[in-house]
Amino acid sequence: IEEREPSIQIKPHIFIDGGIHAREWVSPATVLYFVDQDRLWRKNRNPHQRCTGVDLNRNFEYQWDPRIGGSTNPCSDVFSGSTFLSEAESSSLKTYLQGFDNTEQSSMIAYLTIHSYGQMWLYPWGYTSALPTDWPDLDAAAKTACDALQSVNGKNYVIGSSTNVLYSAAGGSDDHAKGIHKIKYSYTLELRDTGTYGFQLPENQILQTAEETWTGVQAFAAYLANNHCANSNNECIWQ
Ligand code: 0X9
Ligand code: ZN
Repeated sequence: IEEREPSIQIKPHIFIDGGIHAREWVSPATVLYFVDQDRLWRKNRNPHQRCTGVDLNRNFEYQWDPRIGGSTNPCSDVFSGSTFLSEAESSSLKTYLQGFDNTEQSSMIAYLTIHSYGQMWLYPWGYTSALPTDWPDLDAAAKTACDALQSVNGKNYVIGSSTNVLYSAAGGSDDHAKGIHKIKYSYTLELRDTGTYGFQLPENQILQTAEETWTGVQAFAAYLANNHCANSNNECIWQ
């Protein structure tokens, strides 16, 4: 008689995606409604031992270290993963960014990862309090962006390195974009608010947040175009 694994161990899963077609906006909205059923979840949904989810913003390769603002405990909200890029989401983002890799500097000039909350425009590093050598360039670009953002609804944003303004946390996508792929202008945006509602920002603030951030991002792009991409032949000079 053959011993068999109990079939109870095979757990069936359902995969749902939304937004494969960009103009079908009711699709991502509906999937977001599904996500709302577990409103304050942070991580992805990948099972690890007895718990669910890896904090994707602790799972990137550059200077990955669960001891710095992360965790080796799969039940923690900041579980860094079993190793860097253990997750499909982080590893495919790395593969995508790799396509822009070049000697010295990526042909991708900027990387913005949008989070909330805190009203901050943060640049690397998140794994150390030391600053990248070109931090004045990143600081100046962020200043232009935040001035434009503030002109829309008066919201003030704090600019600085993520370790110095917020806390240290290794394995973030911003550090990865700059450290591994040499994307010069890499930022984490922490949108509204400053803590009154936190993650549960009222719906009536969402549109204003998007509008002011869009204005900030446009000013940021224009700044880069003027300061880092123009020579007499209208070609980019990478600095
Ligand atoms: O902790 C995070 O991942 C980010 N804050 S949040 O409240 N949205 O979770 C900040 C990440 C800043 N960047 C790095 N630490 N690399
Ligand atoms: Zn976040």
